[in-house]
Amino acid sequence: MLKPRDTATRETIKLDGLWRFAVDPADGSEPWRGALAGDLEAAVPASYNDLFVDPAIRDHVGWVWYQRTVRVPRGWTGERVLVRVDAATHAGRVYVDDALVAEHSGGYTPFQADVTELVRPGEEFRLSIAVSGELTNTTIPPGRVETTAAGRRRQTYLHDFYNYAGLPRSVWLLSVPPVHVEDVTVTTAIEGTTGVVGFAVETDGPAEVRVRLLDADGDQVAEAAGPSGELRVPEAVLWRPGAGYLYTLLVELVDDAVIDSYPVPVGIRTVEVRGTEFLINGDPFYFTGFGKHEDSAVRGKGHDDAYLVHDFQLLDWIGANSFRTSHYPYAEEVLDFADRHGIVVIDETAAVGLNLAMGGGLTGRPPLPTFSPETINDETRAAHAQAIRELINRDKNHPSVVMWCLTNEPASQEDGARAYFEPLATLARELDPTRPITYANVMFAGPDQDQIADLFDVICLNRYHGWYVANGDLASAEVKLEADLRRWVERHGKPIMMTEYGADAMPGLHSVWDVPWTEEYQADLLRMYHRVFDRIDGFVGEQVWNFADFRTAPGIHRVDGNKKGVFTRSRDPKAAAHLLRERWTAPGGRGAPR
Ligand code: GCB
Repeated sequence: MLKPRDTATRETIKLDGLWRFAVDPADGSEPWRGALAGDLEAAVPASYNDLFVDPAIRDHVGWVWYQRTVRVPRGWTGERVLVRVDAATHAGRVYVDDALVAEHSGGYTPFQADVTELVRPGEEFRLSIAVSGELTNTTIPPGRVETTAAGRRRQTYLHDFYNYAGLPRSVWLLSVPPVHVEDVTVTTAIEGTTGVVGFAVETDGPAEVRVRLLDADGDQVAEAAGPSGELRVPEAVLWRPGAGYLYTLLVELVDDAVIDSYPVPVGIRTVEVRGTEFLINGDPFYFTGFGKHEDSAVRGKGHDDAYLVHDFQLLDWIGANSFRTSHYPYAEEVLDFADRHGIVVIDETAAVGLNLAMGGGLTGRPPLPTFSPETINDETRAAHAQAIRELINRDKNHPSVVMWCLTNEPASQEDGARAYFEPLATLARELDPTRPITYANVMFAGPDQDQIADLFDVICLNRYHGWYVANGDLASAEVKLEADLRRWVERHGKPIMMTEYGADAMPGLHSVWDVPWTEEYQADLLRMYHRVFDRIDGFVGEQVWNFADFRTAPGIHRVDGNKKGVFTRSRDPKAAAHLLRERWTAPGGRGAPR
Protein backbone atom coordinates (compact mmCIF):
# COMPACT_ATOMS: atom_id res chain seq x y z
CA MET A 1 0.00 0.00 0.00
CA LEU A 2 1.54 3.27 -1.13
CA LYS A 3 2.33 5.92 1.44
CA PRO A 4 0.20 9.07 1.09
CA ARG A 5 2.09 11.73 -0.84
CA ASP A 6 1.16 15.07 -2.33
CA THR A 7 2.00 14.97 -6.02
CA ALA A 8 0.91 16.79 -9.17
CA THR A 9 -2.10 14.44 -9.29
CA ARG A 10 -2.75 13.58 -5.61
CA GLU A 11 -3.62 15.55 -2.53
CA THR A 12 -3.46 14.57 1.12
CA ILE A 13 -4.99 15.98 4.27
CA LYS A 14 -3.69 14.80 7.65
CA LEU A 15 -6.56 14.47 10.08
CA ASP A 16 -4.31 14.80 13.13
CA GLY A 17 -5.44 16.82 16.12
CA LEU A 18 -8.19 16.43 18.70
CA TRP A 19 -10.96 13.92 18.09
CA ARG A 20 -14.06 13.25 20.18
CA PHE A 21 -13.41 10.13 22.23
CA ALA A 22 -15.49 7.60 24.17
CA VAL A 23 -15.14 4.15 25.63
CA ASP A 24 -17.51 1.72 23.94
CA PRO A 25 -20.87 1.74 25.73
CA ALA A 26 -21.14 -2.07 25.31
CA ASP A 27 -24.93 -1.81 25.60
CA GLY A 28 -25.68 -2.78 22.01
CA SER A 29 -26.07 0.84 20.93
CA GLU A 30 -24.29 2.00 17.78
CA PRO A 31 -22.25 5.03 18.80
CA TRP A 32 -21.06 5.82 15.26
CA ARG A 33 -24.65 6.66 14.18
CA GLY A 34 -24.52 10.00 15.99
CA ALA A 35 -22.24 12.20 18.04
CA LEU A 36 -20.30 10.24 20.66
CA ALA A 37 -21.64 10.58 24.18
CA GLY A 38 -19.61 12.52 26.78
CA ASP A 39 -17.14 15.34 26.45
CA LEU A 40 -13.81 13.53 26.18
CA GLU A 41 -11.35 14.45 23.49
CA ALA A 42 -8.23 12.52 22.51
CA ALA A 43 -5.13 13.50 20.58
CA VAL A 44 -4.28 11.77 17.31
CA PRO A 45 -1.61 10.52 16.89
CA ALA A 46 -1.27 9.12 20.42
CA SER A 47 -2.10 6.04 22.40
CA TYR A 48 -5.13 6.93 24.48
CA ASN A 49 -4.11 5.14 27.67
CA ASP A 50 -1.97 7.79 29.36
CA LEU A 51 -3.99 10.80 28.18
CA PHE A 52 -6.67 10.41 30.84
CA VAL A 53 -6.49 10.03 34.59
CA ASP A 54 -9.37 7.57 34.84
CA PRO A 55 -7.98 4.04 35.35
CA ALA A 56 -11.14 2.63 33.80
CA ILE A 57 -10.11 4.21 30.49
CA ARG A 58 -6.44 3.38 30.81
CA ASP A 59 -7.08 -0.28 31.55
CA HIS A 60 -10.18 -0.62 29.37
CA VAL A 61 -10.30 -3.92 27.47
CA GLY A 62 -12.19 -3.74 24.19
CA TRP A 63 -13.38 -1.02 21.85
CA VAL A 64 -13.01 2.75 22.15
CA TRP A 65 -14.30 5.36 19.73
CA TYR A 66 -12.73 8.30 17.97
CA GLN A 67 -14.84 10.72 15.96
CA ARG A 68 -14.58 13.98 14.07
CA THR A 69 -16.14 15.73 11.11
CA VAL A 70 -14.16 16.02 7.91
CA ARG A 71 -14.78 18.32 4.96
CA VAL A 72 -13.89 17.01 1.51
CA PRO A 73 -12.17 19.78 -0.49
CA ARG A 74 -14.42 21.18 -3.20
CA GLY A 75 -11.70 20.71 -5.80
CA TRP A 76 -11.82 16.92 -5.48
CA THR A 77 -14.74 16.43 -7.90
CA GLY A 78 -13.93 13.54 -10.21
CA GLU A 79 -11.21 12.14 -7.93
CA ARG A 80 -11.34 8.99 -5.82
CA VAL A 81 -11.48 9.85 -2.12
CA LEU A 82 -9.79 7.55 0.38
CA VAL A 83 -9.61 7.41 4.16
CA ARG A 84 -6.38 5.88 5.38
CA VAL A 85 -5.42 4.89 8.91
CA ASP A 86 -1.66 4.50 9.40
CA ALA A 87 -2.23 2.31 12.49
CA ALA A 88 -5.14 1.31 14.72
CA THR A 89 -3.73 -0.68 17.60
CA HIS A 90 -4.66 -3.54 17.51
CA ALA A 91 -7.85 -3.59 15.45
CA GLY A 92 -9.84 -0.87 13.75
CA ARG A 93 -13.25 -0.27 12.16
CA VAL A 94 -13.88 2.84 10.13
CA TYR A 95 -17.33 4.38 9.59
CA VAL A 96 -18.24 7.16 7.21
CA ASP A 97 -21.49 8.57 8.60
CA ASP A 98 -23.53 5.40 9.21
CA ALA A 99 -21.58 3.06 6.92
CA LEU A 100 -18.81 0.66 7.88
CA VAL A 101 -16.10 1.15 5.23
CA ALA A 102 -13.05 -0.72 6.55
CA GLU A 103 -12.03 -3.31 9.14
CA HIS A 104 -8.50 -4.30 9.97
CA SER A 105 -6.59 -6.45 12.44
CA GLY A 106 -2.95 -5.87 13.27
CA GLY A 107 -1.95 -2.79 15.19
CA TYR A 108 1.04 -1.43 13.29
CA THR A 109 0.29 -1.56 9.57
CA PRO A 110 -1.94 0.76 7.54
CA PHE A 111 -5.32 0.18 5.93
CA GLN A 112 -7.58 2.33 3.80
CA ALA A 113 -11.02 2.54 2.22
CA ASP A 114 -12.30 4.15 -0.95
CA VAL A 115 -15.21 6.29 0.26
CA THR A 116 -15.87 8.18 -2.98
CA GLU A 117 -19.47 7.00 -3.25
CA LEU A 118 -20.28 8.07 0.32
CA VAL A 119 -18.94 11.62 0.40
CA ARG A 120 -19.31 14.78 -1.69
CA PRO A 121 -16.69 17.36 -2.56
CA GLY A 122 -17.24 20.55 -0.58
CA GLU A 123 -19.35 18.78 2.08
CA GLU A 124 -18.69 17.36 5.52
CA PHE A 125 -19.04 13.82 6.74
CA ARG A 126 -18.78 12.16 10.14
CA LEU A 127 -15.71 9.95 10.49
CA SER A 128 -15.82 7.46 13.37
CA ILE A 129 -13.08 4.98 14.11
CA ALA A 130 -13.50 2.17 16.61
CA VAL A 131 -10.24 0.79 17.97
CA SER A 132 -9.68 -2.28 20.11
CA GLY A 133 -6.52 -3.06 22.04
CA GLU A 134 -7.69 -6.56 22.88
CA LEU A 135 -5.28 -9.45 22.40
CA THR A 136 -6.22 -13.13 22.25
CA ASN A 137 -4.47 -16.38 21.40
CA THR A 138 -5.17 -15.74 17.71
CA THR A 139 -3.95 -12.15 17.45
CA ILE A 140 -0.43 -10.93 16.66
CA PRO A 141 0.88 -10.30 19.25
CA PRO A 142 -1.06 -12.80 21.34
CA GLY A 143 -2.58 -12.20 24.76
CA ARG A 144 -5.40 -13.34 27.00
CA VAL A 145 -8.30 -11.61 28.67
CA GLU A 146 -8.94 -12.71 32.24
CA THR A 147 -11.67 -11.86 34.67
CA THR A 148 -10.21 -10.70 37.96
CA ALA A 149 -11.50 -11.73 41.41
CA ALA A 150 -13.22 -8.35 41.50
CA GLY A 151 -15.04 -9.17 38.25
CA ARG A 152 -13.10 -6.81 36.01
CA ARG A 153 -11.87 -7.82 32.54
CA ARG A 154 -8.08 -7.66 32.49
CA GLN A 155 -5.76 -7.96 29.50
CA THR A 156 -2.66 -10.08 30.00
CA TYR A 157 0.07 -10.70 27.46
CA LEU A 158 3.42 -12.37 26.97
CA HIS A 159 5.63 -9.35 26.41
CA ASP A 160 6.77 -6.77 28.94
CA PHE A 161 6.05 -3.48 27.15
CA TYR A 162 2.77 -1.83 28.02
CA ASN A 163 -0.14 -2.67 25.73
CA TYR A 164 -0.77 0.83 24.43
CA ALA A 165 -3.82 1.13 22.18
CA GLY A 166 -5.58 3.72 20.05
CA LEU A 167 -4.58 5.71 16.97
CA PRO A 168 -0.80 6.15 17.41
CA ARG A 169 -0.18 7.37 13.85
CA SER A 170 -1.82 9.73 11.40
CA VAL A 171 -5.24 9.37 9.82
CA TRP A 172 -5.56 10.78 6.29
CA LEU A 173 -8.06 11.91 3.71
CA LEU A 174 -6.55 11.43 0.26
CA SER A 175 -7.47 12.05 -3.32
CA VAL A 176 -6.16 9.79 -6.07
CA PRO A 177 -7.06 9.97 -9.76
CA PRO A 178 -9.67 7.45 -11.04
CA VAL A 179 -6.92 5.56 -12.87
CA HIS A 180 -3.93 5.49 -10.58
CA VAL A 181 -0.79 3.78 -9.47
CA GLU A 182 -1.76 1.07 -7.01
CA ASP A 183 1.64 -0.30 -6.02
CA VAL A 184 5.30 -0.05 -6.97
CA THR A 185 8.04 -2.55 -6.19
CA VAL A 186 11.67 -1.53 -6.57
CA THR A 187 14.72 -3.78 -6.36
CA THR A 188 18.33 -2.75 -6.81
CA ALA A 189 21.53 -4.44 -7.90
CA ILE A 190 25.08 -3.31 -8.59
CA GLU A 191 27.14 -4.32 -11.63
CA GLY A 192 30.60 -2.83 -11.40
CA THR A 193 29.94 0.89 -11.04
CA THR A 194 26.48 0.65 -12.62
CA GLY A 195 23.38 0.65 -10.46
CA VAL A 196 20.50 -1.47 -11.73
CA VAL A 197 17.02 -0.47 -10.58
CA GLY A 198 14.28 -3.00 -11.26
CA PHE A 199 10.70 -1.77 -11.06
CA ALA A 200 7.20 -3.25 -11.24
CA VAL A 201 4.15 -0.99 -11.27
CA GLU A 202 0.57 -2.05 -10.60
CA THR A 203 -2.18 0.21 -11.83
CA ASP A 204 -5.87 0.38 -11.17
CA GLY A 205 -7.17 0.63 -14.73
CA PRO A 206 -5.60 0.88 -18.16
CA ALA A 207 -2.88 3.45 -18.73
CA GLU A 208 0.60 3.65 -20.10
CA VAL A 209 3.33 3.56 -17.51
CA ARG A 210 6.39 5.77 -17.77
CA VAL A 211 9.17 5.83 -15.19
CA ARG A 212 12.00 8.27 -14.79
CA LEU A 213 14.86 8.05 -12.32
CA LEU A 214 16.03 11.37 -10.91
CA ASP A 215 19.18 11.90 -8.88
CA ALA A 216 19.26 13.84 -5.61
CA ASP A 217 19.52 17.11 -7.56
CA GLY A 218 16.40 16.25 -9.54
CA ASP A 219 18.30 15.54 -12.76
CA GLN A 220 17.06 12.62 -14.82
CA VAL A 221 19.53 9.75 -15.04
CA ALA A 222 17.41 7.03 -16.68
CA GLU A 223 13.93 6.40 -18.08
CA ALA A 224 11.78 3.56 -19.32
CA ALA A 225 8.26 2.77 -20.46
CA GLY A 226 6.03 -0.13 -19.42
CA PRO A 227 4.81 -1.57 -16.14
CA SER A 228 8.05 -3.36 -15.35
CA GLY A 229 11.65 -3.29 -16.38
CA GLU A 230 15.13 -2.23 -15.44
CA LEU A 231 16.91 1.10 -15.35
CA ARG A 232 20.68 1.32 -15.52
CA VAL A 233 22.59 4.08 -13.80
CA PRO A 234 26.26 4.36 -14.80
CA GLU A 235 28.54 5.59 -11.99
CA ALA A 236 25.69 5.19 -9.51
CA VAL A 237 25.97 6.82 -6.11
CA LEU A 238 25.22 3.99 -3.71
CA TRP A 239 23.09 4.07 -0.57
CA ARG A 240 25.48 3.19 2.23
CA PRO A 241 25.29 2.89 6.00
CA GLY A 242 26.02 6.41 7.22
CA ALA A 243 25.30 8.00 3.82
CA GLY A 244 21.72 7.60 2.68
CA TYR A 245 21.93 8.79 -0.92
CA LEU A 246 18.51 8.59 -2.55
CA TYR A 247 17.33 8.72 -6.14
CA THR A 248 13.65 9.22 -6.93
CA LEU A 249 11.74 6.86 -9.17
CA LEU A 250 8.99 9.01 -10.62
CA VAL A 251 6.18 6.76 -11.81
CA GLU A 252 3.75 8.37 -14.22
CA LEU A 253 0.59 7.09 -15.86
CA VAL A 254 0.06 8.67 -19.22
CA ASP A 255 -3.08 8.92 -21.30
CA ASP A 256 -2.29 11.88 -23.58
CA ALA A 257 -1.46 13.90 -20.45
CA VAL A 258 0.00 12.65 -17.17
CA ILE A 259 -2.99 11.30 -15.25
CA ASP A 260 -1.13 10.08 -12.14
CA SER A 261 2.31 10.66 -10.78
CA TYR A 262 3.89 9.03 -7.76
CA PRO A 263 7.52 9.33 -6.53
CA VAL A 264 9.34 6.48 -4.78
CA PRO A 265 12.66 7.20 -3.02
CA VAL A 266 15.24 4.65 -4.16
CA GLY A 267 18.53 3.76 -2.54
CA ILE A 268 20.78 1.65 -4.74
CA ARG A 269 22.39 -0.97 -2.55
CA THR A 270 22.67 -4.71 -2.17
CA VAL A 271 22.32 -6.95 0.87
CA GLU A 272 23.69 -10.46 1.02
CA VAL A 273 24.58 -13.13 3.52
CA ARG A 274 27.68 -15.03 2.45
CA GLY A 275 29.15 -17.63 4.76
CA THR A 276 29.34 -15.99 8.15
CA GLU A 277 29.32 -12.45 6.75
CA PHE A 278 26.56 -9.90 6.37
CA LEU A 279 27.38 -7.82 3.29
CA ILE A 280 26.00 -4.43 2.29
CA ASN A 281 27.17 -3.42 -1.20
CA GLY A 282 29.54 -6.36 -1.02
CA ASP A 283 31.31 -5.05 2.10
CA PRO A 284 31.13 -6.80 5.48
CA PHE A 285 28.78 -4.90 7.77
CA TYR A 286 28.88 -4.96 11.58
CA PHE A 287 25.66 -3.81 13.24
CA THR A 288 25.96 -1.43 16.18
CA GLY A 289 22.89 0.01 17.84
CA PHE A 290 19.78 -0.98 19.71
CA GLY A 291 16.47 -2.63 20.00
CA LYS A 292 14.10 0.31 20.40
CA HIS A 293 10.49 0.96 21.23
CA GLU A 294 8.02 3.54 20.09
CA ASP A 295 7.47 4.90 23.57
CA SER A 296 7.32 8.27 25.27
CA ALA A 297 5.57 9.84 28.21
CA VAL A 298 1.89 10.74 27.74
CA ARG A 299 1.83 9.88 23.99
CA GLY A 300 2.63 6.21 24.64
CA LYS A 301 3.28 4.72 21.21
CA GLY A 302 2.10 7.86 19.43
CA HIS A 303 4.42 8.91 16.63
CA ASP A 304 6.18 12.19 17.40
CA ASP A 305 8.48 13.92 14.90
CA ALA A 306 10.35 15.65 17.75
CA TYR A 307 11.28 12.30 19.31
CA LEU A 308 12.08 10.96 15.85
CA VAL A 309 14.62 13.69 15.20
CA HIS A 310 16.05 13.55 18.70
CA ASP A 311 16.37 9.76 18.78
CA PHE A 312 18.26 9.78 15.49
CA GLN A 313 20.49 12.57 16.82
CA LEU A 314 21.29 10.35 19.79
CA LEU A 315 21.96 7.36 17.53
CA ASP A 316 24.44 9.53 15.66
CA TRP A 317 25.98 10.88 18.88
CA ILE A 318 26.52 7.40 20.26
CA GLY A 319 27.87 6.00 16.98
CA ALA A 320 25.05 3.53 16.31
CA ASN A 321 24.63 2.50 12.68
CA SER A 322 21.42 0.47 13.06
CA PHE A 323 18.38 -0.52 15.11
CA ARG A 324 15.73 -3.21 15.18
CA THR A 325 12.06 -2.21 15.12
CA SER A 326 11.44 -4.31 18.23
CA HIS A 327 8.72 -5.53 18.56
CA TYR A 328 6.46 -4.29 15.74
CA PRO A 329 6.65 -2.29 12.52
CA TYR A 330 7.42 1.35 13.31
CA ALA A 331 5.80 4.40 11.76
CA GLU A 332 6.70 4.88 8.10
CA GLU A 333 8.15 8.28 8.97
CA VAL A 334 10.84 6.45 10.94
CA LEU A 335 11.89 4.33 7.97
CA ASP A 336 11.84 7.33 5.63
CA PHE A 337 14.16 9.11 8.04
CA ALA A 338 16.45 6.08 8.25
CA ASP A 339 16.55 5.95 4.43
CA ARG A 340 17.57 9.58 4.22
CA HIS A 341 20.19 9.36 6.97
CA GLY A 342 21.75 6.00 6.18
CA ILE A 343 20.68 4.13 9.31
CA VAL A 344 20.31 0.38 8.85
CA VAL A 345 17.08 -1.26 10.02
CA ILE A 346 16.08 -4.78 10.97
CA ASP A 347 12.33 -4.67 10.40
CA GLU A 348 10.27 -6.81 12.77
CA THR A 349 6.66 -8.01 12.76
CA ALA A 350 4.50 -7.67 15.87
CA ALA A 351 4.86 -11.40 16.57
CA VAL A 352 6.29 -11.09 20.07
CA GLY A 353 5.39 -13.49 22.88
CA LEU A 354 4.68 -16.68 20.91
CA ASN A 355 6.02 -18.31 23.99
CA LEU A 356 3.81 -19.43 26.82
CA ALA A 357 6.80 -19.98 29.08
CA MET A 358 6.98 -16.19 29.36
CA GLY A 359 3.76 -16.34 31.36
CA GLY A 360 5.54 -18.64 33.80
CA GLY A 361 7.87 -15.85 34.91
CA LEU A 362 10.82 -16.67 32.64
CA THR A 363 11.21 -20.09 34.23
CA GLY A 364 11.60 -21.95 30.95
CA ARG A 365 8.81 -24.31 32.01
CA PRO A 366 5.74 -23.61 29.90
CA PRO A 367 2.46 -23.87 31.80
CA LEU A 368 0.82 -25.04 28.55
CA PRO A 369 2.33 -26.05 25.23
CA THR A 370 2.83 -22.92 23.13
CA PHE A 371 1.75 -24.54 19.87
CA SER A 372 -1.57 -26.37 20.23
CA PRO A 373 -5.18 -25.98 19.04
CA GLU A 374 -6.04 -24.12 22.28
CA THR A 375 -3.01 -21.83 22.32
CA ILE A 376 -0.94 -20.60 19.36
CA ASN A 377 -2.72 -22.38 16.51
CA ASP A 378 -3.47 -22.31 12.78
CA GLU A 379 -5.54 -19.17 13.16
CA THR A 380 -2.66 -17.43 14.91
CA ARG A 381 -0.37 -18.51 12.11
CA ALA A 382 -2.80 -17.09 9.52
CA ALA A 383 -2.73 -13.76 11.39
CA HIS A 384 1.06 -13.98 11.55
CA ALA A 385 1.25 -14.66 7.78
CA GLN A 386 -0.93 -11.62 7.18
CA ALA A 387 1.34 -9.53 9.42
CA ILE A 388 4.34 -10.63 7.33
CA ARG A 389 2.52 -9.79 4.08
CA GLU A 390 1.55 -6.35 5.31
CA LEU A 391 5.01 -5.58 6.69
CA ILE A 392 6.80 -6.56 3.49
CA ASN A 393 4.24 -4.85 1.31
CA ARG A 394 4.57 -1.62 3.27
CA ASP A 395 8.35 -1.56 3.71
CA LYS A 396 9.78 -3.41 0.68
CA ASN A 397 11.12 -0.26 -1.01
CA HIS A 398 13.08 1.11 1.95
CA PRO A 399 16.83 0.80 1.36
CA SER A 400 17.39 1.13 5.12
CA VAL A 401 15.59 -2.18 5.69
CA VAL A 402 18.20 -4.89 5.26
CA MET A 403 16.53 -7.85 6.95
CA TRP A 404 13.07 -9.05 8.01
CA CYS A 405 12.70 -10.31 11.56
CA LEU A 406 9.68 -12.59 11.60
CA THR A 407 9.26 -12.96 15.35
CA ASN A 408 10.79 -12.14 18.72
CA GLU A 409 11.62 -14.88 21.19
CA PRO A 410 9.21 -17.62 20.15
CA ALA A 411 9.22 -20.98 21.93
CA SER A 412 11.50 -22.32 19.22
CA GLN A 413 12.55 -25.22 21.46
CA GLU A 414 9.01 -26.57 21.76
CA ASP A 415 7.26 -29.22 19.66
CA GLY A 416 5.25 -27.57 16.95
CA ALA A 417 7.66 -24.67 16.46
CA ARG A 418 9.05 -25.97 13.21
CA ALA A 419 5.66 -26.77 11.72
CA TYR A 420 4.51 -23.29 12.72
CA PHE A 421 7.51 -21.35 11.37
CA GLU A 422 8.56 -23.24 8.26
CA PRO A 423 5.66 -21.98 6.08
CA LEU A 424 6.15 -18.44 7.41
CA ALA A 425 9.83 -18.42 6.50
CA THR A 426 8.92 -19.74 3.03
CA LEU A 427 6.27 -17.03 2.67
CA ALA A 428 8.68 -14.23 3.58
CA ARG A 429 11.22 -15.51 1.07
CA GLU A 430 8.58 -15.70 -1.66
CA LEU A 431 7.39 -12.17 -0.93
CA ASP A 432 10.90 -10.76 -0.89
CA PRO A 433 13.71 -12.86 -2.34
CA THR A 434 16.14 -9.92 -1.96
CA ARG A 435 16.50 -9.67 1.80
CA PRO A 436 17.73 -12.14 4.42
CA ILE A 437 15.32 -13.23 7.12
CA THR A 438 15.87 -13.81 10.80
CA TYR A 439 14.13 -14.20 14.15
CA ALA A 440 15.31 -13.21 17.63
CA ASN A 441 16.14 -16.30 19.67
CA VAL A 442 15.33 -16.48 23.38
CA MET A 443 17.94 -17.57 25.88
CA PHE A 444 16.22 -20.76 27.01
CA ALA A 445 15.92 -22.03 23.40
CA GLY A 446 19.68 -22.57 23.26
CA PRO A 447 21.73 -23.95 20.38
CA ASP A 448 20.91 -27.55 21.28
CA GLN A 449 17.20 -27.00 21.93
CA ASP A 450 16.18 -24.59 19.18
CA GLN A 451 14.37 -26.26 16.25
CA ILE A 452 14.11 -23.46 13.70
CA ALA A 453 17.40 -21.55 13.32
CA ASP A 454 18.33 -23.35 10.09
CA LEU A 455 15.23 -21.85 8.42
CA PHE A 456 16.78 -18.38 8.72
CA ASP A 457 19.84 -16.59 7.30
CA VAL A 458 21.24 -14.83 10.34
CA ILE A 459 21.23 -16.07 13.93
CA CYS A 460 19.98 -13.24 16.14
CA LEU A 461 20.35 -13.90 19.85
CA ASN A 462 18.76 -12.16 22.84
CA ARG A 463 20.87 -12.96 25.89
CA TYR A 464 20.65 -11.96 29.55
CA HIS A 465 23.66 -13.74 31.10
CA GLY A 466 24.53 -11.51 34.05
CA TRP A 467 20.95 -10.31 34.42
CA TYR A 468 18.20 -12.95 34.43
CA VAL A 469 20.84 -15.63 35.06
CA ALA A 470 24.10 -15.17 36.97
CA ASN A 471 22.76 -11.85 38.19
CA GLY A 472 25.49 -9.90 39.95
CA ASP A 473 28.14 -12.42 38.89
CA LEU A 474 29.70 -11.12 35.70
CA ALA A 475 32.60 -13.57 35.87
CA SER A 476 30.24 -16.57 35.62
CA ALA A 477 28.10 -14.75 33.10
CA GLU A 478 31.13 -14.28 30.88
CA VAL A 479 31.90 -18.01 30.91
CA LYS A 480 28.28 -18.92 30.15
CA LEU A 481 27.93 -16.35 27.38
CA GLU A 482 31.08 -17.44 25.62
CA ALA A 483 30.14 -21.13 25.79
CA ASP A 484 26.67 -20.28 24.46
CA LEU A 485 28.02 -18.29 21.49
CA ARG A 486 30.69 -20.82 20.63
CA ARG A 487 28.10 -23.60 20.49
CA TRP A 488 25.96 -21.55 18.08
CA VAL A 489 29.04 -21.01 15.90
CA GLU A 490 29.72 -24.77 15.89
CA ARG A 491 26.16 -25.72 15.02
CA HIS A 492 25.42 -23.27 12.22
CA GLY A 493 27.82 -21.77 9.71
CA LYS A 494 25.84 -18.54 9.68
CA PRO A 495 26.42 -14.96 10.75
CA ILE A 496 25.55 -14.44 14.41
CA MET A 497 24.61 -11.20 16.09
CA MET A 498 23.29 -10.13 19.46
CA THR A 499 19.92 -8.42 19.12
CA GLU A 500 19.43 -7.99 22.87
CA TYR A 501 21.85 -7.76 25.78
CA GLY A 502 21.68 -5.42 28.71
CA ALA A 503 20.80 -4.78 32.31
CA ASP A 504 18.33 -2.56 34.10
CA ALA A 505 19.89 0.54 35.67
CA MET A 506 18.27 3.11 37.88
CA PRO A 507 19.73 6.45 36.81
CA GLY A 508 21.65 7.94 39.71
CA LEU A 509 22.26 4.64 41.49
CA HIS A 510 25.99 3.98 41.94
CA SER A 511 28.30 1.47 43.58
CA VAL A 512 31.95 0.47 43.58
CA TRP A 513 30.89 -3.22 43.63
CA ASP A 514 29.05 -5.34 41.07
CA VAL A 515 25.64 -4.25 42.26
CA PRO A 516 22.76 -4.89 39.86
CA TRP A 517 20.61 -1.85 39.03
CA THR A 518 23.52 0.59 39.34
CA GLU A 519 24.76 2.55 36.34
CA GLU A 520 28.17 0.93 36.81
CA TYR A 521 26.77 -2.60 36.67
CA GLN A 522 24.92 -1.88 33.45
CA ALA A 523 28.11 -0.49 31.90
CA ASP A 524 30.27 -3.36 33.23
CA LEU A 525 27.86 -5.93 31.87
CA LEU A 526 28.03 -4.37 28.40
CA ARG A 527 31.82 -4.22 28.64
CA MET A 528 31.92 -7.93 29.48
CA TYR A 529 29.69 -8.80 26.48
CA HIS A 530 31.95 -6.76 24.20
CA ARG A 531 35.01 -8.67 25.36
CA VAL A 532 33.27 -11.90 24.43
CA PHE A 533 31.95 -10.62 21.07
CA ASP A 534 35.45 -9.58 20.09
CA ARG A 535 36.69 -13.12 20.69
CA ILE A 536 34.09 -14.78 18.42
CA ASP A 537 34.55 -15.21 14.65
CA GLY A 538 31.53 -14.75 12.42
CA PHE A 539 30.01 -12.28 14.82
CA VAL A 540 28.26 -9.51 12.85
CA GLY A 541 26.65 -7.16 15.30
CA GLU A 542 25.64 -5.88 18.70
CA GLN A 543 22.31 -4.22 19.45
CA VAL A 544 21.86 -3.32 23.09
CA TRP A 545 18.54 -3.72 24.86
CA ASN A 546 17.29 -0.98 24.97
CA PHE A 547 17.84 2.44 23.50
CA ALA A 548 15.67 4.08 26.18
CA ASP A 549 13.69 3.11 29.27
CA PHE A 550 10.08 2.30 28.46
CA ARG A 551 6.68 1.75 30.05
CA THR A 552 5.83 -1.85 30.90
CA ALA A 553 2.79 -3.89 31.81
CA PRO A 554 1.77 -3.60 35.44
CA GLY A 555 3.43 -6.29 37.55
CA ILE A 556 5.99 -7.10 40.17
CA HIS A 557 8.93 -7.56 37.79
CA ARG A 558 9.46 -3.90 36.96
CA VAL A 559 9.73 -0.70 38.93
CA ASP A 560 8.38 2.21 36.88
CA GLY A 561 9.00 0.39 33.63
CA ASN A 562 11.87 -1.38 31.96
CA LYS A 563 15.11 0.40 32.88
CA LYS A 564 17.45 -1.31 30.42
CA GLY A 565 17.62 1.87 28.39
CA VAL A 566 21.05 3.41 28.02
CA PHE A 567 19.01 6.61 27.86
CA THR A 568 16.22 7.35 30.29
CA ARG A 569 12.67 7.61 29.01
CA SER A 570 13.26 11.33 28.59
CA ARG A 571 16.48 10.52 26.68
CA ASP A 572 19.16 11.49 29.20
CA PRO A 573 22.33 9.33 28.95
CA LYS A 574 23.26 6.83 31.66
CA ALA A 575 26.90 5.83 32.15
CA ALA A 576 26.42 2.98 29.67
CA ALA A 577 25.68 5.47 26.89
CA HIS A 578 29.14 7.00 27.28
CA LEU A 579 30.74 3.58 27.23
CA LEU A 580 28.97 2.65 24.00
CA ARG A 581 29.90 5.98 22.45
CA GLU A 582 33.55 5.30 23.15
CA ARG A 583 33.40 1.84 21.60
CA TRP A 584 31.29 2.74 18.57
CA THR A 585 33.00 5.99 17.61
CA ALA A 586 36.60 4.81 18.08
CA PRO A 587 38.46 5.06 14.76
CA GLY A 588 38.60 1.55 13.29
CA GLY A 589 36.41 0.29 16.15
CA ARG A 590 33.21 -1.75 15.98
CA GLY A 591 30.81 -0.46 13.37
CA ALA A 592 33.48 1.68 11.64
CA PRO A 593 33.64 3.01 9.00
CA ARG A 594 30.53 5.10 9.47
C1 GCB B 1 13.47 -9.84 26.26
C2 GCB B 1 12.44 -9.28 25.36
C3 GCB B 1 12.24 -7.80 25.55
C4 GCB B 1 12.24 -7.47 27.04
C5 GCB B 1 13.59 -7.86 27.60
C6 GCB B 1 13.69 -7.60 29.11
O1 GCB B 1 14.00 -10.88 26.06
O2 GCB B 1 12.67 -9.56 24.00
O3 GCB B 1 11.02 -7.43 24.95
O4 GCB B 1 11.97 -6.14 27.32
O5 GCB B 1 13.82 -9.21 27.39
O6 GCB B 1 14.17 -6.55 29.50
O7 GCB B 1 13.28 -8.48 29.86
